[in-house]
Amino acid sequence: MRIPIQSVTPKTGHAEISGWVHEVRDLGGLAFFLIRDRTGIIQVTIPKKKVSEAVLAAAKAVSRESIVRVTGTVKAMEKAPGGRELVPDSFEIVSLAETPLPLDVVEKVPADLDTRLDARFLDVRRPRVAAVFQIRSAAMHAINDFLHKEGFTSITTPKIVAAATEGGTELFPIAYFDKEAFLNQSPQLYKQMMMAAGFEKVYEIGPIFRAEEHNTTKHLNEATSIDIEVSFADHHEVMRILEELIVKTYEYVNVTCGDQLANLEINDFAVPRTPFARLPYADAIAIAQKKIADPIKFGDDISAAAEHAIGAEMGDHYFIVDWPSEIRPYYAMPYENDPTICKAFDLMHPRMELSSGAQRVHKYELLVSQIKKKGLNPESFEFYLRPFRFGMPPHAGWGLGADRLIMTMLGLGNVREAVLFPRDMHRLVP
Ligand code: AMO
Repeated sequence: MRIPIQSVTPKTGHAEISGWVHEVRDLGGLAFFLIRDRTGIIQVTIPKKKVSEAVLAAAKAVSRESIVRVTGTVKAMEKAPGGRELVPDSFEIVSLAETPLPLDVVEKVPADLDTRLDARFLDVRRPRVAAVFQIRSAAMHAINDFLHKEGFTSITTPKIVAAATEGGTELFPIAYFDKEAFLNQSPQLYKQMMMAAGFEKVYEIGPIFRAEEHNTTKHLNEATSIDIEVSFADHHEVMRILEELIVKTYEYVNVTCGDQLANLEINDFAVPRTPFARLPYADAIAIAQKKIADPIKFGDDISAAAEHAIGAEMGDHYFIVDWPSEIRPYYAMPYENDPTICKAFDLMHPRMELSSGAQRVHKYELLVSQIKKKGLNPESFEFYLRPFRFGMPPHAGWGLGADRLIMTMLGLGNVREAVLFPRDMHRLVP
């Protein structure tokens, strides 16, 4: 029976392994194969004069990254990976890899990101790349676990929808029988409707689609969003939940992903410190005004350059709070004493925005008037507005970009590195 390579020790005796041919070295009388599975690497040593013709023929025919099944005797060998080697009595090619390989798995030949993404199945065979997705999996586990412990119910909302959520410009229209439909930009309207349904605490982890034409290192056309919505809560309460979720996720990765962090050569993994600073938008603008050449004023969106300047000053994660109502969506609750600013926030990593959220408008009349103020037609939002007429509790929530969370956590240069098969303006395949 096949045993994982990591479990093969000098004491194993006779063993069967299966895996990929990682490297081949032929020294004349001796041939060395490094065989890799997801648990590790083992050296298969072939003394050519001492093995069968069948073993020799297969060893000669096999190419790198082929799958082989090897049985043999395990011996201690100090210089080999894991301090042991396997001397085969059978060596079978299970699946032969074509040559040349589109990508060098052992990374002797560097490849650019496009080449890597074109051959993602090979790219992910590299332990350093696999580590990103193992850490992503652990992080998502920690997030699910945290939210369940906080009493949240996990929900799934439609991704084929009739209306824009975050404004109409970034919509992907789709053919839906004889109707106009779109890919969902955010579960925003649905998670809010679930507050009227009495669920009180919901979350969803799912895809969001944005037809943005930015070809940047932090924008995707299909991203994964972690969304929550909480009844009888204000913006302060959901910021607390977000802060705690970030810290718990970092802690879990720190404790459970030591090998993967080592593979990524991350030796200084730091759990963010809480509480995160709450920086009023007006103060954020003042910092940017001092530090960047481009003019920026109250009421402007925070540009990438401004984001970097403010991030450098703040040093760790921080919130930007008290945004101008004008530049936030209609569903953000304005302050009662000054409606020009609202109870919205962004969670920032020093490099970029990770999350947006707000206390929401739960009063029907105010919501309708805010929708109109944004130049939108309340009639196209009737399915969303209706629940607000039948007992809608006050509520607040946020959406956190999972891809950016992993990108910033691991210091990746491009958000595409945190996504298995990213979608951008130029990439629809694989
Ligand atoms: P927002 O549009 O700011 O807010 O999105 C929330 C978070 O999702 C991530 N994100 C993206 N990541 C990669 N590529 C993209 N194109 C992209 N677009 C968004 C970001 C961002 O901070 N409905 C609100 C949330 C709420 O108020 O609950 C919303 O969607 O990390």
